[in-house]
Amino acid sequence: MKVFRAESMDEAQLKEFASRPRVDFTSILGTVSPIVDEVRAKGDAAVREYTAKFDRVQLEAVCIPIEEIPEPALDAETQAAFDLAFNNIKTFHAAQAAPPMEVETMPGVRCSRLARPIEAVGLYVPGGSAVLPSSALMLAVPAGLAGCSTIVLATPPRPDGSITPEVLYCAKKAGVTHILKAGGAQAVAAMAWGTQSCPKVDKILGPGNQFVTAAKMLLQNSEAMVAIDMPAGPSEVMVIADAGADPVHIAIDLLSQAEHGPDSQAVLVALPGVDVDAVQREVERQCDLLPRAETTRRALTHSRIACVNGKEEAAKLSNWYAPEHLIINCDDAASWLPLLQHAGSVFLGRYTPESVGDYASGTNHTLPTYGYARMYSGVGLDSFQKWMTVQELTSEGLQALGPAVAKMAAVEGLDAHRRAVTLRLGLSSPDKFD
Ligand code: HSO
Ligand code: ZN
Repeated sequence: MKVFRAESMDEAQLKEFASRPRVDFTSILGTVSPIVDEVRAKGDAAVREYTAKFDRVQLEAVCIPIEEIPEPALDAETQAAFDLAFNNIKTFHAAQAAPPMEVETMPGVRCSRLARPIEAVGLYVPGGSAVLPSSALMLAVPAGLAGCSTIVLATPPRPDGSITPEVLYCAKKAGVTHILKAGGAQAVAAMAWGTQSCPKVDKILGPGNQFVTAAKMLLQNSEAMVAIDMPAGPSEVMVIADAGADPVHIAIDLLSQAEHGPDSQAVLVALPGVDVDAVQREVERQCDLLPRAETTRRALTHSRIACVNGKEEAAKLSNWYAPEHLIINCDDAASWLPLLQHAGSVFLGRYTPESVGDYASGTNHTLPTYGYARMYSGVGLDSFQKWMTVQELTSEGLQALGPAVAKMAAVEGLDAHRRAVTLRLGLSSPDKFD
């Protein structure tokens, strides 16, 4: 891991420090675009073709109503773990429901805002190098709570054409309505356009590889009329550690990010007193113990360490980098919060590894990466809703507000707007333009 010293970092080094592995979307879009077009034109037949080609699975049914798939059998311990996670995620997301809001902006003028579910949503749950049933929970639980009436969960089928039992268990428990047995760009396109068996959705959410991300980006700007959750890049963690942090723990938190994929990024910000050499040795030692050591080692090639002199310098670097996950492995960790501006999810203290948020504390693990934590939030209940505003005026309200509205309409030269007010107030004649 490359080591930077904060006090001697110039603009160029700051940029290098905060740089992410580059993703070249132009070439990926070239691959994805014909797939998206084929699925639009041929529907299920195209999804079947691509699933045979990329996943080597011959599908019969492409998208299936979930009640037609039998309940999967999980062992008791696995089921209990997923049930616990389900409950915590549900509790945290249910608490996000905003109470109805209504204000009287002036006497007789009432304005309110009502949340409404997005009717049909598509949830992408990655398969491939790691199947992530936890992502099924993170997406399906808030979708169910929000009241979305159609919830399609797309995930690549296993070699025998079946769905990973844990994914299916979470999907059923959370209220998913359809399972789309497909992955990649073809799955995203099927949900965006709709096919013979797959309902067309209004919004697509969830993490995925570069092809999935490219398809989401392409489709949100197409005639498909579909929204997406957020732009996505490789996953990342920043750990801020002080002298009291155990190098063994610092190292495994960095490694748990790095094992996600070769383009993951793990960054350590070391406060004075951290034995950086000991952390590096631990990273090496523990990496070799991991079954995914090879992937993890590749991710470590673009991971880095910054040595800083104090809290302000550390927070500045963190805000500059805007990490998806930020672990504060420090004394008095909560005292950092006022200094932190840009992070997807924050993990405070000695006992809070990223893993707890990845699975079961209750927060969502679908988070903005690649520096997008500057302007995007992670997935929450509101990702599955939109707001409808309402206003109602009494006669007195219109008398008080109307003249200002009529004046503004006159300034804009929009006389029908003006007269919609003045006719009601008896200030204009219905029979002539005045
Ligand atoms: N760290 C990933 C989520 C995940 N980790 C799923 C394990 N399973 C992105 O936030
Ligand atoms: Zn993770």
